[in-house]
Amino acid sequence: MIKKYTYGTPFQTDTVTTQIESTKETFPFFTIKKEAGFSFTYLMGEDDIVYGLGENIRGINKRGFSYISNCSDECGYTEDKHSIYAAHNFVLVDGSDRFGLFIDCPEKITFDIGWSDYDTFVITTEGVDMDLYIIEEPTLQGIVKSFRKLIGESYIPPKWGLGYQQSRWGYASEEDFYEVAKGYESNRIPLEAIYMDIDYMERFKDFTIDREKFPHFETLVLDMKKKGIKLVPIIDAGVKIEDGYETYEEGLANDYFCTDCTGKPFVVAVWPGRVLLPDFLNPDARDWFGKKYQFLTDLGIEGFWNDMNEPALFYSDEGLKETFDFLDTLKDKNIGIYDYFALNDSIKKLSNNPKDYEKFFHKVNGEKVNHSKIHNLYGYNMTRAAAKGFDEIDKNKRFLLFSRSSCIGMHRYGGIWTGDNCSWWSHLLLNIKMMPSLNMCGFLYSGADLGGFSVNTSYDLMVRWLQFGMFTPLMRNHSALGTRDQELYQFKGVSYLRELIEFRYSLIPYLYSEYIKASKNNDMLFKPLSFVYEEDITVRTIEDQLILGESVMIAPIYTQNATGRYVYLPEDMIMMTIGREYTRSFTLLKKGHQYIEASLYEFPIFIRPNHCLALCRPSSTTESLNTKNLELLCFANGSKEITYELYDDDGYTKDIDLSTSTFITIQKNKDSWEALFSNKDYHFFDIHVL
Ligand code: MIG
Repeated sequence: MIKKYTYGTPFQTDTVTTQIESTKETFPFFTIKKEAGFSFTYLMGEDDIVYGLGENIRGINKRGFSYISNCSDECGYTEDKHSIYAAHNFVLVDGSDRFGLFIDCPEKITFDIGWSDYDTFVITTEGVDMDLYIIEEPTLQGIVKSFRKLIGESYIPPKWGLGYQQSRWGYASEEDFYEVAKGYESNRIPLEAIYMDIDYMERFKDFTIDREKFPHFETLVLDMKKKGIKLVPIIDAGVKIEDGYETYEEGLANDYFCTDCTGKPFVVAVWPGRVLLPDFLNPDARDWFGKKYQFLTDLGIEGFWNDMNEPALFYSDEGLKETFDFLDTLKDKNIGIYDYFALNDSIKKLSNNPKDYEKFFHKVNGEKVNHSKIHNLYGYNMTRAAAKGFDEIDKNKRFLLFSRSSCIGMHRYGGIWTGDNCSWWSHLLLNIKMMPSLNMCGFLYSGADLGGFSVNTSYDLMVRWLQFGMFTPLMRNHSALGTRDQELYQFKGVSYLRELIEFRYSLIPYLYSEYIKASKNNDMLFKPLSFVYEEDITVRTIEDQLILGESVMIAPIYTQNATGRYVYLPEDMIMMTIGREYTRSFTLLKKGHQYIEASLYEFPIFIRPNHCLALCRPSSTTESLNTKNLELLCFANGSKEITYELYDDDGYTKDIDLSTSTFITIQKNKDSWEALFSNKDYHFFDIHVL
């Protein structure tokens, strides 16, 4: 049951797709105070858990900290940060009360979940115009499903988006791309895509190609395609100010850029130096920007990543002037402690300065709207613009698309990567914890920069991260300029890394099937154990094990030099330990706490009772995978029949219909097991039932 409570005149965010009438009833659970904005206060019981908030730092249970929805470029985010790239205003309270709350409001909102006072959950809004939705269902999963139904189906990538992808900030010439492709090819590591970071552009201008470094761009795209590799270019939010540059001139001529208070285009700086910000809140500007992607799709590009769309700002002209003026005052001074701090700060606060976000305006339905009123919708609408552009290029084709900044609603148009993490073990754990929270908010196509973006990675971190990353829909190795080489073939222990990638490809039938089902059924791909085993109080505090799809539990190893870990089994399961050279051992593990061994070259997958995990043979690309010939791994647990719904298709077109799923029935016939497929095109090459 969903109820909507409206305050003031909410901004049309287009986040919710199912319109419902607002109720006049008093807002439940919270006491409300109105000051400059609202504050909503809820008293939490000692054991109450608060889930949600999507892309964020800290745990699955968000209690004990304060989170601010205010999309922020936060490179190398640490656990003291209150905001990172996204604003996902959905929480789920589980205690003596059980409800979901979604706040549809693009302004800054603070969720103080027991930070100021451990027992109190206080939500403070800056604005007074918003829709709040309270969702009540008997189960946690039920709440998420109702919420997801409200906000519409999640984006579905082309199947190749589930392949392994390589990225790095610093690939700057055609040779670089050939070299990466060769590195993978000669080491026989499957590779689906190579990412083009900002260096492919001419002077960091969107929808241009640096023809000096990429004179044969078209040939490069084709050559890569022949190898089964797609190139995925980055698009940045800011448009360079440069006479003669088409995107700039068109945008200017049509008033498609954000303006200052006098109505002149508002100038900020990012990569190319001074830029203008497309007004993604203006539908005409959106249409225009979306069509621009065609410049690259015409050259054979089928996927993009949208970056810097919080929007990230290096500086504004005003801010820069203030800084220089301030520096002048220090010039001939004997700089002591406080001046020194002020000097340092004056540079630091140049970028992403809150004051700058208040200085520009959007045009919405002919009216001027201050950016701070809609800040959290910016990245969402950039990605929506791209998705709409793709629709016009080919209505029935799935393009790969994901964004750095996001807000709920954007989940219908693209995925997200979790921004600039670091090559830290703590960020591997954070990646594990973030996935279910993202899924609650509708973001299914997501993943972290595997191996870590900032700072130098290590071989063992890469190994452990891939052992988890092989389960995330977006499986992309990405790293920052100047960091240690991180392509898998750069490591001495490359042969084991190849095995991990190959295993990922074996998992694709299952991952793809579970992904599509999750999207179509408004379900989560990654669930906390507490969403599946609600009766079991032990699982309420477990945050480093997840249920992935319907059949398996995962318990990644995320500490350096660990050779095993403790795992809690909420029911009996079969543990499959995958070792070097694809050795596999199967162990029946009983419900309860267990210690499991897992050397660096081993990782476990747990199969749930009465469930089936379908694998295929690996291949060098998703396209060459034979997903019709499967190995079936099942845990029968005494029963004589197990069924699995397998969804599969060509992976490119948008007409996805779950009624075309293949049902696999695994049956015991005397002493042997056999499998029946509802679709004759599918069969098995091996079957293991325990
Ligand atoms: O702040 O384009 O998150 O993935 O490599 C740096 C360069 C700008 C930030 C993205 C990162 C990308 C980088 N960009």
